[in-house]
Amino acid sequence: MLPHCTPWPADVAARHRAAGHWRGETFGALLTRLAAEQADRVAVVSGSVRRTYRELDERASGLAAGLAALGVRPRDRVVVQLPNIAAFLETTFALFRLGAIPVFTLPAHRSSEIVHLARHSEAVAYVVADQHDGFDYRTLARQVRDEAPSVRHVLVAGDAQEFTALADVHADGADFADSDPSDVALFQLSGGTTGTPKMIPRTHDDYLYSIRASAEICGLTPDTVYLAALPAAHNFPMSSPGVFGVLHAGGRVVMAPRPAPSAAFPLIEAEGVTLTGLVPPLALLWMETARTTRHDLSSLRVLQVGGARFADAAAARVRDALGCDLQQVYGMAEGLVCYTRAGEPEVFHLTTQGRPISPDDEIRVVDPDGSELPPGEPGELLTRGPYTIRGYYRADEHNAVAFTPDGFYRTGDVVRRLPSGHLVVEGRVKDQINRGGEKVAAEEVENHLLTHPGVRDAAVVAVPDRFLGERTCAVVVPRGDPPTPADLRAHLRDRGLAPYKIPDRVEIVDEFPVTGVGKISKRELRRALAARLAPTR
Ligand code: OOB
Repeated sequence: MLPHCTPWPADVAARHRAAGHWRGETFGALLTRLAAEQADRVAVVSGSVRRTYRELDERASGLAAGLAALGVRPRDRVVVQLPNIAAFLETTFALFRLGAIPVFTLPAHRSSEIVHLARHSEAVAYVVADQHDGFDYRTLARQVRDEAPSVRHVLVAGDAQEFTALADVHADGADFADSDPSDVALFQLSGGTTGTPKMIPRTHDDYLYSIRASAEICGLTPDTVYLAALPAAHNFPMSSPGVFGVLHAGGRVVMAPRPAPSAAFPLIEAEGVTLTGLVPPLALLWMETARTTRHDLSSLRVLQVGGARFADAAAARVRDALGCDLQQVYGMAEGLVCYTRAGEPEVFHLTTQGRPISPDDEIRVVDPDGSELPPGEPGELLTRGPYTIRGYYRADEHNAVAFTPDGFYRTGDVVRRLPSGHLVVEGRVKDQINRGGEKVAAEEVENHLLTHPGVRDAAVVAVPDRFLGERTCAVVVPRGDPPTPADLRAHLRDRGLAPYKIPDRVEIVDEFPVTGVGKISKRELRRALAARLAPTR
């Protein structure tokens, strides 16, 4: 396995192989197989671009050869920051074919995240689109090139300006050795609880298992038409079952440039989309907009909702509003994914977040001391299994707290387990804000706030929000004249923090409530704020 990653113990790995979970297939080989089996079927649609499986395979090979000619080698890391366009899949599969390792970042990330990830992974290349959603990624690329010296190539989908156009990176027929299926295929990003985003190494074996099993649980076939509405780089639309699951089943991926109904609804009608996945606030928006839309959404069979808790009351309205079934998905980029399943009594779909993919997913629900709780009692979820990582990349210190000595991942989620095995997510013990599915690590934002000269101390907490579920509130103890919220926001933007991490509210206080041992009591802070702030909408 790539250095600085934590492999599964050999006996455990042998068990996952013997059980048939890990099949020794790689992503590169998968595309070769699909191109043979499904050659002329359309794999991906993006705007006016339509590519068959054969075309996707050919373009990935050509690009892989071009990348090799630029000096990109197997196991090199490549930061990929692409919106939902065909080039996302072409680049990803080119890297797989070459054996280079994509580090998937979200279109919303900015220099703070990208420079850190490029440095931390010692990435040799950075792949972006020229522009997306009003943002020019070439500007960001200049900063990344200057601040992350390992990055030798910036590749741009579209107008490359001084960089290299992705379209020019093709070369003819190199033959690539297949990667080791037990090695790292890609990096996902952790929602995080720490000062810097953590990198999640996923192997071909483990990720393909989760994808194959997800495709099966979700009943995907070559007739499945999946709308990638959320950014495809995120673990949910990528693999649960997401774009990879749909390709695995020989279906069709339709790339939506944005998840808003104005972009998504016309695509559902035009392409006959059968399945898509959304975070709760978008599901609410779609349900609202569907009431008056002139678009025909009747092809949609299943709406998956995940990434944050979907309120039971909203879940109950999905069928009427959108004319399709609801499937709840509770997962994490670190591994474990749970689904409600077709054929289960409706109450599970409406009130639970599903049950794990694998019979070999181990679940423990524990109290703050780590002792297992009686069935049905809420506690922190710990998990271990055939597609849950054993450690973050180059993060020994954090790994020592994020995993138990016997390899369980501490999810930081508070869940209740029903006798049926379904989990109900009840809350969280981790220091993170779940802003409608977008995860904000409090410590990361606090560290940035503390660099402002007018900030003596800062705490970032969630405040309830009717639409997003939670919004971020930065509570600041000033040094001298209190900075204005606008000052602080501008400061965080200047430091290159992703827009979704910029606090929605700023509150100035004289001091923080403290716990018995003198630490900031975030629980007390949240309570005081909730009492003080009326819901924002
Ligand atoms: C997904 O992945 P991440 O890595 O962005 O975030 C994971 C965290 C979970 O630990 C939990 O706190 C929260 O997001 N979460 C949910 C949830 N789904 C995720 N909380 C309540 N209800 C749900 N349904 O968000 C993700 C990855 C794969 C599939 C689906 C979601």
